[in-house]
Amino acid sequence: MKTVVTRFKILYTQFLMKSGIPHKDMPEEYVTKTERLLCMYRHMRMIRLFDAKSLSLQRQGRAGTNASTEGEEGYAVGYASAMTDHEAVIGATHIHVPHYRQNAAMLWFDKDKEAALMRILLYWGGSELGNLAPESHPDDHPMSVPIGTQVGLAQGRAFALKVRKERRAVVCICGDGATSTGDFNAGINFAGVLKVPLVVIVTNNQYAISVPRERQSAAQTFAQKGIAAGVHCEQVDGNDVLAVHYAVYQALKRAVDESLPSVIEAITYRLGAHTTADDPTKYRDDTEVAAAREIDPLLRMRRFLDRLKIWDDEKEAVYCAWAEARIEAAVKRYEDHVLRNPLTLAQVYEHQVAVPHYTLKRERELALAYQKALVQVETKE
Ligand SMILES: Cc1ncc(C[n+]2csc(CCOP(=O)(O)OP(=O)(O)O)c2C)c(N)n1
Ligand SMILES: [Mg+2]
Repeated sequence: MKTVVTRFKILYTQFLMKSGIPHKDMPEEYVTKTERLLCMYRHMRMIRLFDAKSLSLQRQGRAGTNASTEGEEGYAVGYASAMTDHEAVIGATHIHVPHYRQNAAMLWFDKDKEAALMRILLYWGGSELGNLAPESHPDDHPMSVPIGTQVGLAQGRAFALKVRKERRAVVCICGDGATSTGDFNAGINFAGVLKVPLVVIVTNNQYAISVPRERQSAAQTFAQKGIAAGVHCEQVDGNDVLAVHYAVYQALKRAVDESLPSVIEAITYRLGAHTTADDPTKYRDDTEVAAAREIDPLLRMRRFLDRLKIWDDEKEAVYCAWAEARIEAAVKRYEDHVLRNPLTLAQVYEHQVAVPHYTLKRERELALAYQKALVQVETKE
């Protein structure tokens, strides 16, 4: 005898078509709350400008690595804005536990936009100060480069919130690649068993560095990995900032009101390189990237705002000039900091484990040479 024990389905949400035309079932608030729409668009625009700037700084040798965010601004602004909207309702801040590609969300959370951008540059420049949380979102975690590890940490923090009866949630972000790690699966498994207020957003940007989506998993969706853990899971168009806002807001309500975890797969595309150490032309076709440019989240939102007649080229030019000035100021603050604190690099080597690694001596020499070069630059100026 065989019977069907259970059936599952994965729902997918999209509100804005790529033309910027909304589907009929889009909630009214996504048309009427125009200031929020504009704010979302401005943040997406600013981080796109910052991405280009930090790539250029890295190429000039003035900044460290850049993990590109081009094409991924939609989901990041979508979930960050859902978090702050929900925070206004509950009167407490949620906890953001990102991986390393959430510049747009970090920009959103910080009231001081220059400081947010400066910290991103400091982080990739190797300064511990880049790990600090913004004053306006004080419990956030720093970026996590070790893939998937933040999911377990986020689960633990969410469990702590539950034990302490704090009415707020943890929002953890990881990539598609991270869903293949043990940490991801252990994290969501515990989240399901312990019923913690956790929202895990899987940003499916189609690649884990050079490994394409279909080489990572035979599962039809990444969202359904949540089924195995017994947690609510769904897919959302990650290039549709409004759909992401909606899905994450609902997940936050479930987390806070019912202490139920969620896994949300946000489907998007990484238009840029994985990081500045990567050359994507080695593993993907230009035609694929050109097709992805058609579904660019920034473009889609711009088309929507144009339809509502609340934005135009003139406003865009004024805003971009303002944003570029903020970015330049952030770069100056970052460079001033690095030049004024030449010990930052050398200090790294004062905190080694008991048995020094065999490359330590060479690395320290290189750090000191770099430090000396920086001092010379400063003296010349
Ligand atoms: C534990 C661990 N293993 C390997 C790496 C090397 N690594 C850096 S990024 C990356 C791919 C991650 O892809 P994904 O999770 O899809 O995130 P994305 O970079 O696409 O946002 C890997 C394997 C790492 N940082 N940490
Ligand atoms: Mg990925």
